Amino acid sequence: MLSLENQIVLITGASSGIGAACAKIFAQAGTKLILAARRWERLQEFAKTLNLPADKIHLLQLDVCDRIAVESTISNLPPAWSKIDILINNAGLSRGLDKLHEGDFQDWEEMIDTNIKGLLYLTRYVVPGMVKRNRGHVINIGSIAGHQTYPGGNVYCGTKAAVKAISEGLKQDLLGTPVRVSSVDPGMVETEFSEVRFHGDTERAKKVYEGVTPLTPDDVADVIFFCATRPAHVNINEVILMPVDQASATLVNRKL
Ligand code: NDP
Ligand code: 8X3
Repeated sequence: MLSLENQIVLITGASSGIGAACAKIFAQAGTKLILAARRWERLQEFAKTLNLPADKIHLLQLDVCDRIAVESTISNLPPAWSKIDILINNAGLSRGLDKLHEGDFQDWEEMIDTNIKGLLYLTRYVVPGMVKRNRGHVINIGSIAGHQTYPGGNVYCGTKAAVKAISEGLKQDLLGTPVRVSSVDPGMVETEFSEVRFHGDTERAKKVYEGVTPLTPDDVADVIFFCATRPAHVNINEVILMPVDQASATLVNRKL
């Protein structure tokens, strides 16, 4: 297993769910964490729970959709934090479950701007340094939704299909360098995801996981950590993981 001691890991969307679980597991491995999210207080509160010394954690209030902010944040990282070894492009969301022809434009913009453009901005500003330093790993969080489309999933599924294509494209473009590219694509994980999808309707969000044992954020973080700790010559290209209670994007075993 590759040691990650003192490697610098940038995790977007680290204020909750899968991103926060990644922060925990990578912290335990002795990495130096750069955690980014928009909700500043929430991120600070979470960071405190990690109990890390100041030289092991650096927080960024960052909206990945804001290209100028991403550029200036990455280019103004303090020298001790600028040589990012692992980029975990996790920030992402779904908005709504409307039929495409009845869809909400703002929901579409938000998903496309975050899941596709945000991921691209981070990648574009971080990867050149990895290539220059001859080391690095980009881990994108895709989804089963990038492999299978489900009713009402239309634009969200489109964004995750884009993540799949972008991960494959980046892998091809980095051929000849030691920089690795992985896509970790979960099925149903219980996080704030459904609450965000349904614009804060917690009752509707809870129903998504009713009668099912979903994946936990820690289950997904384990797989991400596995990808990161393979020997340097091994690249895990793509992993799909789902709960035992799920067989496809729509086929779920509910014990109600
Ligand atoms: P959560 O809603 O719990 O976490 C999403 C994280 O993304 C939050 O920390 C949020 O922080 C951050 N985020 C959202 N928009 C932005 C933005 N514009 N800039 C910076 N950070 C942002 O959901 P999950 O943990 O489930 O989601 C993480 C990833 O996993 C997403 O890409 C999602 O698509 C993917 N995924 C989730 C699955 C699930 O079933 N839960 C299954 C498959 C994939 P803040 O609001 O503070 O900015
Ligand atoms: C999140 C999982 O199936 O709700 O990407 O799209 S799903």
